[in-house]
Amino acid sequence: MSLAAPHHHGIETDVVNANSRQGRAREPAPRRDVTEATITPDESPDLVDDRLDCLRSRRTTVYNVLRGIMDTHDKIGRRDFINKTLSAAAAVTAAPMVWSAQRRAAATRKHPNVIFMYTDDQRYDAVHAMGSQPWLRTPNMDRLMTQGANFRNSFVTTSLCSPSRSSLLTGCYPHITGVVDNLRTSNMRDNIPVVFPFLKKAGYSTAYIGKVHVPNFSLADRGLDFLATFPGQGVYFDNTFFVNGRETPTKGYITDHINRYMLEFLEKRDTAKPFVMYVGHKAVHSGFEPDPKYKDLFKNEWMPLPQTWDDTYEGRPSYLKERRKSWHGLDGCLQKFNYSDLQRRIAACLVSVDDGIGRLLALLQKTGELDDTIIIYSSDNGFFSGQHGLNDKRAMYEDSIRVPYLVHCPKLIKPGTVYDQMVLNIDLAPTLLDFAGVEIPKDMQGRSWKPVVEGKERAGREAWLYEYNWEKAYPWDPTQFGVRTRRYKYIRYPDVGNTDPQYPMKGELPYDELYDLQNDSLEMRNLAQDTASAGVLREMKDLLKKQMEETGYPGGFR
Ligand SMILES: [Ca+2]
Repeated sequence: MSLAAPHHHGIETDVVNANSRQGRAREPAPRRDVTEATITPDESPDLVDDRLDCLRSRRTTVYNVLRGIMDTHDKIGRRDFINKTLSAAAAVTAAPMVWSAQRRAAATRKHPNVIFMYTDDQRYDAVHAMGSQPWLRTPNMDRLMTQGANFRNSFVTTSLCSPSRSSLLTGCYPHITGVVDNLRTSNMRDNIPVVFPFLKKAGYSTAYIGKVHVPNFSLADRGLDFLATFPGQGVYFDNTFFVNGRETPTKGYITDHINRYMLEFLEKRDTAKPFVMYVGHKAVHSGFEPDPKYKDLFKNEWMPLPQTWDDTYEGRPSYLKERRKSWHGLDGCLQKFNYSDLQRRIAACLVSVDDGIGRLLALLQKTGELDDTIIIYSSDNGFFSGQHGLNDKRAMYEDSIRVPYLVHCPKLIKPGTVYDQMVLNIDLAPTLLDFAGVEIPKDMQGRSWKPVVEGKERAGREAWLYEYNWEKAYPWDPTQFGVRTRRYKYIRYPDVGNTDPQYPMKGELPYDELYDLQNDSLEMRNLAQDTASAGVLREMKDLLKKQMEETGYPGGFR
């Protein structure tokens, strides 16, 4: 049997339709045992931070938010305040002239502006216009999609925050960047090509705003003209930013501040140059704390349970049953609060992100730059929201590895375009360099999708490597690597010789999973033991070995 999918478009449509069918069933979901409407803390220092953040936020009211904004203004100082007021007044008076100058500059500019905005842990289908979660209110994400393009086969090569983020900055696989997990012992290697210095050298004005979350890694002195960030996870309320290295406490909701810094950069930048701006949101990471003003927005919504909620894992690796009982599974975590309540929190967090996109689009429209600014919207990894009885990400199943990927640029892309080519998180950095006219360094492992949107590349990549490394803080998912083609997915759980008592699937390793995504888009039938699929299994195993060799995976196939 050939590995090439004769009609690969159909596979992806199946995934979307399966979820859409669920989405249309709007009757109340069966209620689970609800003992408390809270999330229990995790052992991870990051999540304990989030927990503290949650407790603090419950006491936060709209009054506090307003008070916080006033306090911030107080701190600016009187002279600063007068200067800012005067320059704001001057800007208003001079605005039409400045904007027309920007329009002229944009029209004559050779290379486009680029904004890459990404959330944390947003599911690939968590955009209203995708249709599977009709309760979502994301009019501006919808606008990016319906007036731009939807790369509906977009994936991460590791479904975990820090490794994926290291790839988004460098175009390299985690086993090359060195950021193989979220732990503070996981360090970015020194010689890895971070994208910003290349863009700065090419004449771009460069900015990074918001969450980075790559352990022991700083973006200072990495070719950025403007950097407003914070260490680690940050907190949803009263977050302390570091603005160009200067400690800057804020009051109120983090997403609002990220949105504010984003607009500030655009207003103050050198308009003679094109710009590139990364915007990393803390939302919608666990804690799932919305702005109080949106807290009750979805209180009357009841969300249907996912189709694979009661997966029994027949013919599947044994770690899944254990994971289901853990903090990253429904029986260990989600049953502690109402399923719909979790979805309401996620939906409300997304509203604040969407507000920022709305303001961004309005500003670019006003300056005349909307048509030739490429806006890319994505997430650092996917998310199980009850699918397969799981919570969180990490595993190589579709819910975990797929991310949203919307691209808006009227000059380049027709409204409502849908791309089926598989794109990866490692493709971002080379794509940005390609648009900037910079030669892509050989050590960047992703490939530019510029030829895709220019209509020069129809097929896209045939296959790609996935990797996940066991993390002691969350011991339920074993180390795994795999390969995904348009039609098939092969997952390998190797024997890595880990003797830790908490390492899963002891005595069973190595273990294989094989899925035919064309006929089983929900990944419920493992074909690895199916004699009729032996040929495909062999081909996929060879493909994985080849991918590991080509990408320099240490130790290779096991
Ligand atoms: Ca994440």
